[in-house]
Amino acid sequence: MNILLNDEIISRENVMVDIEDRGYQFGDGIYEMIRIYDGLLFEWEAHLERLVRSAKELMIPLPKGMEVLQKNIHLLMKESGVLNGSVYIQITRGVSPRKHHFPENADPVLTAYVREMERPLEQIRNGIKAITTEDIRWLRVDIKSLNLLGNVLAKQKAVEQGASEAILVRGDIVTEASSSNVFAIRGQECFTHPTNQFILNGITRQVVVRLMESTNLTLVETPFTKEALMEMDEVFITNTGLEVCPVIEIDEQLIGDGMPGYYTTQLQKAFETLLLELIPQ
Ligand code: DCS
Repeated sequence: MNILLNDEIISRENVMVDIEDRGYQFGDGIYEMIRIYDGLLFEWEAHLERLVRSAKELMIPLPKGMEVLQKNIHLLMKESGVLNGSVYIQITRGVSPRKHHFPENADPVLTAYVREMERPLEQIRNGIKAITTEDIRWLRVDIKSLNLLGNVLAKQKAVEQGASEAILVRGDIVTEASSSNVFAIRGQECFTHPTNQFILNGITRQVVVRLMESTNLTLVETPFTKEALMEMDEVFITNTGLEVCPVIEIDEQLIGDGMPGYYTTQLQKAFETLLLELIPQ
């Protein structure tokens, strides 16, 4: 596998992660994961914008190679031969003797690589089971930072209980899920948590919000409770890998009739259409 290190592409064996890289010691860094469909980067500008925003919020200077990032990612994709997959991009604050405050002379370190990935069609078609669990994360999860322990512990709990996603509840409010945004439909209203410091503003969420305009659904960006969630007709999650994925069971209770719902399916079709439009036939 080849890795982009700042503005150079080198083989994985030759990349050295310094033991005092702040990403490694403090989780002091940010990342993005971008989908590749048929050799094309999906929503590149939106991901880049979010990456730059995350850097700004954490006062991480943009690294060397940032201005040629898109070009280098394309080179990386070409060399990998991957047509369908994902790109992972990470920026850390850099290397410096371990002290909590920002180092004075560290250069940020950018790494990126490409991986092959299939669309998870089984989950997309049939839906997934989720659990609910307390949202124990910090209060700036709008920043896509490397600090993911709250997410990791929640996802692990879900997997241990035979589910594939953990829906996070702060107080009694549903925020998002361990690696996805949550939408819930009742009648013709589609509820989702507003974008603030309590959720990550998902790129797939943004796409789905746009696609919703072609349905009879009304978007309601307002906090809702776990109790309300359990009474919804349909629930679905969105992220870069799962796209629009129905949630058919939460805490061992069926949502609706336990099948992917009408509006969720409509949004999935709209998403498919969007992909077909993007990919030249
Ligand atoms: N919320 C959280 C906590 C996430 O980790 C993610 C995606 C999302 C929402 C959805 O964001 P996107 O629509 O932009 O993907 N997290 C990425 C990750 O860590 N792996 O895959 C996606």
